Amino acid sequence: MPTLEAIIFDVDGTLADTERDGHRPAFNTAFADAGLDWDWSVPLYGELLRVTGGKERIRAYLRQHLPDFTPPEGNNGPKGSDEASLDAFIRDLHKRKTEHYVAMMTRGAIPLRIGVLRLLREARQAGIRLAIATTTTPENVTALLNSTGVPDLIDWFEVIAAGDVVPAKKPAPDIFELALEQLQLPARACVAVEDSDNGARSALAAGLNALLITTSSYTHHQDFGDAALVVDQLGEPGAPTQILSGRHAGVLEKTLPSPFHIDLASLHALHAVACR
Ligand code: XBP
Ligand code: MG
Repeated sequence: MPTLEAIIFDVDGTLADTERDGHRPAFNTAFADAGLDWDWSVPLYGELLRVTGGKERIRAYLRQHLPDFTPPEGNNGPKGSDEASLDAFIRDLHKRKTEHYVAMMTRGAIPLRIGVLRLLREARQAGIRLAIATTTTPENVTALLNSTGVPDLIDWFEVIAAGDVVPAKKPAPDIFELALEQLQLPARACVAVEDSDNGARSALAAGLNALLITTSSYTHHQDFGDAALVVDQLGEPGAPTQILSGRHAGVLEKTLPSPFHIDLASLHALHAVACR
């Protein structure tokens, strides 16, 4: 049986519940800066999350909601191609959105989710390697981790695979495959932690069968396919984890103590049952 050597974490929704009150308002402020009257409400943003990646999400929004949109005159896209001018417009808008998001995180707008720091500490102490596989922009990951006040938290992660470094974003497997390649580990030596169906499809397609889902505010109703275990949160002593579903939920429910929270022992149990 392979041993557990690394944990690969998603960021948005998994390390912190950033979409509704972090990314969404950052997009809206960037729209206002650009003189656009677009307003991504909480329910609309839930629908737009079907498409991962901020630039890709803006493009999908235009296609679905404003198919006749053309970038305002004077926008700095190369002349002579509508497609190139739209690309440049989206890139600029998204750059502004990233600036707003980083500023919000730097102010400490969104905390890490319950149990995240505890589990990272436990893993580090036990010599389990840590990695990130995320669709978001690298600056956003840095800002979130730096906002926690835990010195050098970012350096706890040996690998940070983020954003546009791969050809296809989640649900494609590329970003998890890149993290595995950089860790120089096979998928069966790792546990992946995700919060969304797109993330689950990505991790599973990369061969990460030991997949734990911690559902988040936008994802609790989603279908996580063959994820090994689906829970509401990592939890803490005194804030127990609820098992919701999962391919190995039945076995794990019998194995794990009750009440329980996700600690290293539960990740070893999950890994053993999913990778046997
Ligand atoms: C996160 C995303 C990202 C963020 C926005 O998905 O899809 O696009 O919503 O970040 P996951 P950017 O948690 O599956 O990685 O605007 O920087 O893309
Ligand atoms: Mg996520």
